[in-house]
Amino acid sequence: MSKVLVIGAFGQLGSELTTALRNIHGGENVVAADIRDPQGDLSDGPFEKLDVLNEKDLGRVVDRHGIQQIYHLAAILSAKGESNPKFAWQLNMDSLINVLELAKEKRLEKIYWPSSIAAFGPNTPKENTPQNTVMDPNTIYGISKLAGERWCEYYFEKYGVDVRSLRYPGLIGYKAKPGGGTTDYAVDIFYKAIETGRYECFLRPDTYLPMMYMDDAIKATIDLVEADPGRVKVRSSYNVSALSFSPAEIVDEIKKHLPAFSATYAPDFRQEIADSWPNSVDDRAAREDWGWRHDYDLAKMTDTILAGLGELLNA
Ligand code: VAH
Repeated sequence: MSKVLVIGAFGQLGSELTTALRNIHGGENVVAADIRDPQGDLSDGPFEKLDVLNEKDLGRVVDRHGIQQIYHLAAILSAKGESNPKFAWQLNMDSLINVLELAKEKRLEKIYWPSSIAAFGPNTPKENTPQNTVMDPNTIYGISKLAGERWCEYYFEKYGVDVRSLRYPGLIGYKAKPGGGTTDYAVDIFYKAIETGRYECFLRPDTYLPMMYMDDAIKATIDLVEADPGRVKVRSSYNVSALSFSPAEIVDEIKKHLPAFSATYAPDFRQEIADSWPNSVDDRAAREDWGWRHDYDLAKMTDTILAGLGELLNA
C-alpha cells in the first residue's frame, strides 16, 4: 500500500476523494491535509493542518508520514479568484511548484494535480473542444491552470516526475459544498430545490457547460493515477467529459422529481466566465489511452443527488 497525502482534503473534491483513497489504501495510509481546522468525521485516518505555500512544512509532513504519492487539490477557483487575482495566482502556482520540486527531490512515486476546462478561453473551439487547441484563458484561475499544465509537463520531461492531471469540467456532488466556482450553480440548485423549491440562477438558462458527477470525477482521477505509466501519453492534462447541460435542462430534470420547483435567472459576472469556456469537450485521448468511461448521465446524476441530498438534509 502506498502512503498518500491529500492536500485540500476538506474541499468539494478532496473530501470525497480522501474517503475513496482510504478505501483503497487503508485509512492509516492516507493523510488528509488542509489549511482549515479539522471538520466532520476524520476519525478514519491521519490529519495535518498544512499551508502548502510553506515549503518546509510540506517537506516535514512528507517526511513524518513517509508519503509516496501526493494529490494536490488546493486552489482558488474561477469566480473567487477574480476578487483577489494576485493571491489566486500565488496559491495556485507556488503551491504546485512546491509540490513538484518536492517530488523531484524526494523521488516521490506519483503526483496528481487537477487542471480544468477553465484553461480554455474565448477563442477555443466551443463544441467538442480538442485535447490540443487554442488556449487563451481570461480568468486568473484559468491562466494558472494553463501555466500549471506546462509546469507539470516540464517536470515530467526534464526530471522524470510522474505527475498526472485531468482538465475537470464542472464537478457536481452533494456531500461537500463547492467554494467560489462558476459551475457551483449546478450544486446549489439541488440544495435550493429541496430546501425552498425555488432557485435564482446566476447564469442564463441557455448556458451550456461540460459537467461531471462527483463519483465519475473520483473514478477518472484514481483510474488515471493507477494507470500503467506507459498508457499516460498526455503529461500536460487530459480532457475528460461526461455530460453537458444548461441551467434550463437541469431545472427540467429536477422538475421530473419535484414538479413544484421553479427557477429564475439573474446573470452576474460569472456569465462572462462561463461564456469563455467550452460547451463540450473531446475526451477521446483519455478513453483511448487509459480506458476512461463515465457512468452518470443527467437523469442518473439528478436522481442520485436528490435521493442522497434528501437523506442528508433530513438527517
Ligand atoms: C470553477 N468548479 O467553476 C470550477 C471548475 C470548470 C469549472 O474548474 O471554477
